[in-house]
Amino acid sequence: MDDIRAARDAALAQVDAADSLESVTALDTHLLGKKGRLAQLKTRLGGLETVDEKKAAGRAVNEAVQAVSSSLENRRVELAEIELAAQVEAERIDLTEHVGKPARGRAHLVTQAWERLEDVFVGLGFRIAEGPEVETDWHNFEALNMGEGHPARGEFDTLFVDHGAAGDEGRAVLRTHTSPVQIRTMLEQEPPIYIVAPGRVFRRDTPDSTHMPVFHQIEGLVVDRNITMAHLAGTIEAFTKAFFGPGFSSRLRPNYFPFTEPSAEFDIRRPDGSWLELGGCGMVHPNVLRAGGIDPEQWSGFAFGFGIDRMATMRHGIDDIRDVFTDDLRFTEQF
Ligand code: FA5
Repeated sequence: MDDIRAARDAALAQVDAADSLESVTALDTHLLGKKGRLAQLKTRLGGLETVDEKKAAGRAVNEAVQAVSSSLENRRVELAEIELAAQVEAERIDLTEHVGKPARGRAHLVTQAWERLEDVFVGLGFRIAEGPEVETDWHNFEALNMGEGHPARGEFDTLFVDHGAAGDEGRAVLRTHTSPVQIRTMLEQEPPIYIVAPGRVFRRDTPDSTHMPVFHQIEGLVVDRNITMAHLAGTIEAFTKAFFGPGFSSRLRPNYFPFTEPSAEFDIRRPDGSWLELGGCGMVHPNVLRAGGIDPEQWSGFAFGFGIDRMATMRHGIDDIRDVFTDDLRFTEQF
């Protein structure tokens, strides 16, 4: 009985010490196989003297075999769990570096300016209007008091669109400014009109530090009763303070545009006293009101238009407008 107990305890100790599934399998054969100590002890049962002794010893050996067997099974389950955990850990894909601090994109400088302009003008009571980028010659020129052969047409280096239809040659253009949206709005809606129209415009300009062939403008149009130049100047001043800040102010200088009379150029005065040329404006020409289906005897209005990209470059002290469109991250990340 002592031998059986000793064999059992030794076997259980070995099972406890097993540290891999392979060693458990090896121990299984070694401890419970025919050459194992317990099997050897079984063969000695026949040498015992009494039946009771044989029975007792036989039961003890069987119990020992049972104990070792279930201990092996428990250890196998334990080790399988440990090994699985180790494998999972070893094969784990670490995603933390991807979720840690994702690089966030942001709106392009021109988009930022565009959206802020919309916010400021909506705050002043304007509505946003839109027009197509491919425009008819009539909307882009003719209705804006620039009939065929008008010398001012030469100032817009126009890109023409060929629709392929006979008689269409030169009838469609890529809009050279956002002013045709004035005409579309007047034809669509009765006065009073208070709109701004930001958008993309096109000119056959060679890119240089202040020109792009594709750029952005924002147009403003007001048509109401008894609108005067004072309303125009006041609106430009209110916009200047709201958009640039209270330290900024504005001025108008005489200029010429075929679609406004009188016409002016407007400049913004920075807090340091320097001036920034922004765009054109004036009182809507009676011919333009008529083209828009509005009676100039009843209504009057003002309009303005300026370059969004040009304004953004001047505002941020960017000395080459082409940089704005290179998509170089080192540049765009600054805004
Ligand atoms: C016009 O386009 C007029 N439609 C503006 C206007 C509207 C006047 C309503 C009166 C009433 P102009 O051609 O000057 O005007 O262009 C206006 C602004 O667009 C310029 O002051 C400048 O800021 C910008 N601009 C003109 N050409 C380019 C260009 N190639 N690249 C970038 N910005 C330009």
